[in-house]
Amino acid sequence: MSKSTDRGPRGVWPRPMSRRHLLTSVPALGGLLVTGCAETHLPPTVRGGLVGAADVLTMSTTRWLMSDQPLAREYERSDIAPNFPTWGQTNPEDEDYQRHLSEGFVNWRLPVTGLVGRPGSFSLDELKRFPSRTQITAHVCEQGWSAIGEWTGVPLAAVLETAGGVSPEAKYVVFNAMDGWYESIDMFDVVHPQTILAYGLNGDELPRGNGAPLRLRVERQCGYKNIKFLKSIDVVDSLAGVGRGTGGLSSDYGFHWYGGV
Ligand SMILES: Nc1nc2c(c(=O)[nH]1)N[C@H]1C(S)=C(S)[C@@H](COP(=O)(O)O)O[C@H]1N2
Ligand SMILES: [Mo]
Repeated sequence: MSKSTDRGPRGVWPRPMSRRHLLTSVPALGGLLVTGCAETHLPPTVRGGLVGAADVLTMSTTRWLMSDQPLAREYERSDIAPNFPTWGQTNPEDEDYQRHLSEGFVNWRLPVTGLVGRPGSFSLDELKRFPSRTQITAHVCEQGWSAIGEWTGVPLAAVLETAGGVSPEAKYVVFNAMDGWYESIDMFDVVHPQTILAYGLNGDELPRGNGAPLRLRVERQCGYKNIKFLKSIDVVDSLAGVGRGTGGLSSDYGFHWYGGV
């Protein structure tokens, strides 16, 4: 991703810089990392060594680059990949999942718990009755492939709003999947207009292999954060109690918690 020059980004970047400029802006960038970004633009756990430094740099730089470019790129219908791949889990063995699948998900519900005004749950039909958002975006898998697809779903922010809104101390939303996977995102991504709970792909129902009945689309992050087969969502102020404590299955196994693309 690069910042477009013609839109006149704030600050100096990416206008051609003299060496002097570069030298004077390095402390400024440092300041941005430790001050401006400290609250929302740092991963919840900062690991040691180079990996930790990379975590911090990726997240704070992507967020900073996004500051005048709020939406991930959206494509044309003609760009859509004819066969969107299925990857990772494509058919959870979980008994509940198999039952819901055979019933066409009519009895499936999404619990919304934790730091919300009115914890409760939503059926698939209820979620489909919200104003929807459709977006044609590039999915980028960390394992070396990408594909463009058209996703339709309900903005996560609208669901949380209907659940009574989030408490002031809320910091993350944790997603649990029916195959045991879990991931979390912070409020910056939670309220992002392209963060949707998707039930449609390329104008059809979301296929099983792509995460039926409902999956997360968080367009600024890699494939693995786009968790499929949603089971529940939980609003929390800390990730300490989630899995091994880093806030996601992927980060518990050493991937970046913030999987920026
Ligand atoms: N629950 C769950 N979510 C998941 C996965 C998974 O195995 N289980 N795989 C992840 C990875 S690595 C990628 S690239 C995408 C793949 O989405 P797709 O099957 O629609 O292509 O889903 C992500 N979400
Ligand atoms: Mo992936």
